[in-house]
Amino acid sequence: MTQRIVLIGAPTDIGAGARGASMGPEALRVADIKPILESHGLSVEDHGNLAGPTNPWLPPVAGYRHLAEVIEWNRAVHDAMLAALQAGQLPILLGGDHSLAVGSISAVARHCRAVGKKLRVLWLDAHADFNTSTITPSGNLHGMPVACLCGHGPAELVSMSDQVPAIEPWNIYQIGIRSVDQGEKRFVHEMGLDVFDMRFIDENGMRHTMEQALLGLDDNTHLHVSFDVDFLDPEIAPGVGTLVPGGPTYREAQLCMEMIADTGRLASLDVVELNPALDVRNKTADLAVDLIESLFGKSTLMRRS
Ligand code: 4U7
Ligand code: MN
Ligand code: MN
Ligand code: MN
Repeated sequence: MTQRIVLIGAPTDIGAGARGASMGPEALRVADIKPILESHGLSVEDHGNLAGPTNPWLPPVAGYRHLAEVIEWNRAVHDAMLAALQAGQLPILLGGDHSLAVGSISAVARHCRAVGKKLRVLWLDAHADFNTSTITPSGNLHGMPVACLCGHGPAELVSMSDQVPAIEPWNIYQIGIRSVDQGEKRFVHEMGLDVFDMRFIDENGMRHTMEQALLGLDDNTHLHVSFDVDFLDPEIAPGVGTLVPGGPTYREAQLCMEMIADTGRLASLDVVELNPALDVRNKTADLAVDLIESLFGKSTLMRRS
């Protein structure tokens, strides 16, 4: 069965600490995401961009910046992702900042429960995104989506799926983590999140890391990848708002994507936090598309199984 991919743009930086991720969807299109995926025999439909409130660029209120606008964008993302999943399509969310993963993964979790599938989320990121209003150093909601999905956050975001919490901590595996705030660290530990941080990857290699993260997938598992572009080392991916040194190299990132592709279970994807205003001749967008190609099965040679 050929996968029918749909591209859903969410041009906003409403949850971020820097302006510019709102241009992410267009930069990915300019990097030829659609024709490149089609060149691998995939069917790709571009559904264009969702609409939502503009960024008022105001300070946080009670620990949240732009909460009302973040909720509105996430509702739009949730509904679009759910519609695609219900139509049997494979949605790719083109962000936008990472706060949008609340809407996206709430829809994925809702769909999985409706069709009786298990859910596994791979969170590729430099950050754990597990802050709450009381521990956040910034008030930026792109630092809080995982906590919201696990039931900790503002009511409207926490209850976006059919059930609270939308996902359980054991549904999510974080990979590439290397920047976690003080209070966030304690909370990640308390909630028992599975984190393959950069130290783990250094010591065990990307191959062993991915073997662990992909362990136990079966043909009844829906695999969702939430790809924050700041997962990648800033040397190869400068076009993001929050650069953290010491991320995966080009080959480590490729291997990560290739091993996900090999499972054949990828069923939905977020590509977020790409910031064209900070990029150099669209190179981070080109790299993101190159990695997405690998995620959908491009590899150098035919593999012997
Ligand atoms: B991203 C941060 F303080 N932790 O909460 C925060 F370091 O989606 C950064 O992973 C969050 O890019 C980064 O503001 C969110 C900060
Ligand atoms: Mn993130
Ligand atoms: Mn990040
Ligand atoms: Mn970021």
